[in-house]
Amino acid sequence: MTARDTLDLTVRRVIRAPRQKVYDAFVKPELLRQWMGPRGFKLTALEMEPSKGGQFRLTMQHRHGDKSSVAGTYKELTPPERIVFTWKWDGEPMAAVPETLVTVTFTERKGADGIETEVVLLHSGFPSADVRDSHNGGWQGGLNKLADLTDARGTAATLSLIGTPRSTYVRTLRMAMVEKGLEYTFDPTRPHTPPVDAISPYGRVPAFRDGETALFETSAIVRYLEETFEGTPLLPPNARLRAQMEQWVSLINCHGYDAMVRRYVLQYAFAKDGAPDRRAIDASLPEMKQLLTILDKAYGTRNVLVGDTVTMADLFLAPIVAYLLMFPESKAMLDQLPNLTRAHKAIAERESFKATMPTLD
Ligand SMILES: N[C@@H](CCC(=O)N[C@@H](CS)C(=O)NCC(=O)O)C(=O)O
Repeated sequence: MTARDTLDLTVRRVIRAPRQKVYDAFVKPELLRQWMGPRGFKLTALEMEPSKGGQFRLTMQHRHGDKSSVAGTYKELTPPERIVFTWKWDGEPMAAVPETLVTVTFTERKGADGIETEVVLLHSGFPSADVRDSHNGGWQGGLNKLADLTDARGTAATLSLIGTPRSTYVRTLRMAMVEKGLEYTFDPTRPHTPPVDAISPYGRVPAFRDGETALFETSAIVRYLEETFEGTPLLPPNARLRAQMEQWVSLINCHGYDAMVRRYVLQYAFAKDGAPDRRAIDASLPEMKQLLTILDKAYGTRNVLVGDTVTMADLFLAPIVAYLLMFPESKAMLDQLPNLTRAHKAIAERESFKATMPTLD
């Protein structure tokens, strides 16, 4: 196979950091160790001799066990401008991929927010489009981690959450970020606006980005955070509890939000001339009571819906209950439901709840 028969992958990233700092992250083992590999992977072994003709060998391991090793030879190191190295996978199934070549160039410039570096990573020599494309996610994830490491904003350089703070779903996701200790950039934008529509096909919030990875649907995003970041787990540790958690999330998504928020809270929030639509409110009450009673029973003597720590299910419910406490019929129902009231008081004490309180003027 000649170079003309092979395919290339180019990945670009602008990082708000000086070029030397970004370059160093490629050649200093204590720095490379912190970012090389997709999100969720760590380097469990690294040997490197970053000089022309020197070699490297590294092993990446996912938190759930998957492992891959790669080795290569440095062809060029021109600090802080350019690095060229070969790339050869070891172990099944990637060992079948022939040796490829990685060329990284670093260009510094003055951006609107200070000095920034454009990293252009050209990975060349792939035998097929499938193999090339399978490397894209890996490098994108790696460059996200590189940006987190070298940009003074940390993960807020790559993680951004778009959505109005009053949305219960947006608050759920913001609570998840706080629970996991993740810094992020918050863009308090309403549904059906260009930044949201660019990610969410229904224009709904929250919309989310991790670098080039764009996601919508709150539970999918929380799952992504769980798979890719350390920090407090928000999914229970075993299949039975995870399924139970999913059951509550699904119930809230499919029935709870509609009955409790769309057909009730929003009637008060968007009341025309200060007079809520009584028929709509009255029609939502039986279903709301049924749902709240089910949830009260599910909490029982615990303050969490599943297992013994806060999970995504509690984070889906808390912002809804916070609104229900503000309106008369739902407040009266909650006054009759001691378990749900007690569990809500407990979650309302958490930093994640306090730090995400929307302003309602
Ligand atoms: N299933 C979606 C629901 C998101 C959603 O409905 N968000 C509301 C705000 S709480 C929204 O964007 N509403 C605007 C609309 O429905 O047009 C998720 O889990 O993220």
